[in-house]
Amino acid sequence: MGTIFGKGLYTRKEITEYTTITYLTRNEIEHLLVKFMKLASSQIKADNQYRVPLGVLMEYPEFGANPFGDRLCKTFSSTGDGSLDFEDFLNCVSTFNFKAPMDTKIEYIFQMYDFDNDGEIGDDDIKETIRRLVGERFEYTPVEEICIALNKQTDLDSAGGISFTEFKAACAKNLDFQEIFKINIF
Ligand SMILES: [Ca+2]
Ligand SMILES: [Ca+2]
Repeated sequence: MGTIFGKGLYTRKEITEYTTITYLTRNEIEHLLVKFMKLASSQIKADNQYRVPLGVLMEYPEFGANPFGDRLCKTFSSTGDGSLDFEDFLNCVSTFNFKAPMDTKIEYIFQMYDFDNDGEIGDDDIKETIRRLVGERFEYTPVEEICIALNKQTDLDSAGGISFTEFKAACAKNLDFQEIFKINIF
């Protein structure tokens, strides 16, 4: 009973629950379920907690064409391997929804750019970010200079890396920063 909502995969009650734990409306959730069902093909019909593997997610332009698509998946993957179930997927889209608080966005964005997961954005993380943004032009970009400039602005304790507190402070006072780290998905 009650499975007319959520394409028969989720009950009306479950969809209502998702509206309370995300920044998404019922309509948006239903729309996203249709999208997710395309990613999960027929498997999700047998198991509504089916996890779409990272490799499959990256075949879709929303992730594959994003220079940080794989990081996005890994950051929101509740198992940490880059695979997403529908709840992970909703959490990902919800976080970048205009209604989500900036603090929440910044928290996830920080994790995305901390490629080596050591809790700090260091020179190697900045280099990787620039490499992904400029691609083949990487060699011609004065990477070292960009690292030094970025660190000078954001490394408040002069200890080298950019901590989450420093990253947050930089985002708060610099609107361009927010523009750079803006991510549009779905
Ligand atoms: Ca790091
Ligand atoms: Ca620091």
